[in-house]
Amino acid sequence: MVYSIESAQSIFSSTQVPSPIPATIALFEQLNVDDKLALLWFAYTEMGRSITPAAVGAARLQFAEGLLNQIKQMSQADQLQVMRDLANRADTPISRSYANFSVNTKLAFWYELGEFMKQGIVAPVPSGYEMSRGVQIVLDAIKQLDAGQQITVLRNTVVDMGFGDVVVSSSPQVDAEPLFPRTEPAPTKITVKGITEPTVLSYIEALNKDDFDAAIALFTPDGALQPPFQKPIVGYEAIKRYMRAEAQGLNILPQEGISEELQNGSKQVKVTGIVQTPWFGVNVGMNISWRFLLNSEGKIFFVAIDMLASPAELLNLRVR
Ligand code: 45D
Repeated sequence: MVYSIESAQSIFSSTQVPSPIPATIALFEQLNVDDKLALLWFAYTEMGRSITPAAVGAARLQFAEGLLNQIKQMSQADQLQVMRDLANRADTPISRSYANFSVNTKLAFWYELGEFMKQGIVAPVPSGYEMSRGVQIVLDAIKQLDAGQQITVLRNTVVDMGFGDVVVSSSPQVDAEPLFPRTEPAPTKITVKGITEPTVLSYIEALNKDDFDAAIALFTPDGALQPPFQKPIVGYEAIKRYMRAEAQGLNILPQEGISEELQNGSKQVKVTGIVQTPWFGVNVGMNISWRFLLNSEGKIFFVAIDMLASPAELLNLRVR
């Protein structure tokens, strides 16, 4: 194949509009640690209401339980220190264990801490806490985002906490984790306006069934998947592990697409649509695009998944 992953990254490059998500995260990163924790708490008390309880099934916590029990026994001052250490990415045993959790275990761990804070078992944000100017600015920036972008910001901050340069999707825990419950039965037949490529339709059907073997079979052996705000993940094993860790239970509702024949028999295909995560189910939809580069045999050499900057981008299918 004449394409490189690097050249594939720039197909449909008009999708790469500046996203408010990294901009908001950059603002957040400038806060001091207590302001970070307070901001996240305020943001979470709003967004957390939409979390579906089924997603936090007890089984998810099997790897976090030890840490949570340890934290429960601590004094409030020590509990606060643990949270500061996590947010500061300090080198402590707890921060190291946390970094090894899968994404979903990290989210479930904080969900549980949040419940403990509500129950008074873990130190809450001090009642006299006065929001600093910086916290107010970041909170205002978050309010400008749509719900799908807000939960993405929250998730990124949770993923980035802890100490260690761990590639979470290769966490050994991922294989041992129970499957994520689906909030909706997977749609049975996928149709996408403007798209007839069986590979693309099969990709979406496979993900909607959590059938990751079927999904990776659609790629070339050197094929790559580039998740939002991440580098490409290359090869069957790596893509499958990643999907097992992060694509379980997704509801993918594609809307429309465009397909362009390229000179050597390959094709570039762009699809836009909505993705729901099992954490929020139908309560929150994320506006997404997929940019596929298919080889002449219709195999996926590259697919990039992007969070759209605005719902208007759902209709922005022109090739530039
Ligand atoms: O006290 O085609 C804080 C791929 C601190 C695969 C907290 C995909 C303070 C291929 C942390 C705030 C996966 C790439 C407490 C498609 C504090 C593919 C608690 C896309 C208590 C389509 C915070 C998938 C908590 C996508 C509990 C785009 C926060 C998936 C919880 C996106 C936050 C999924 C949660 C997203 C956020 C899920 C549960 C954005 C979940 C977000």
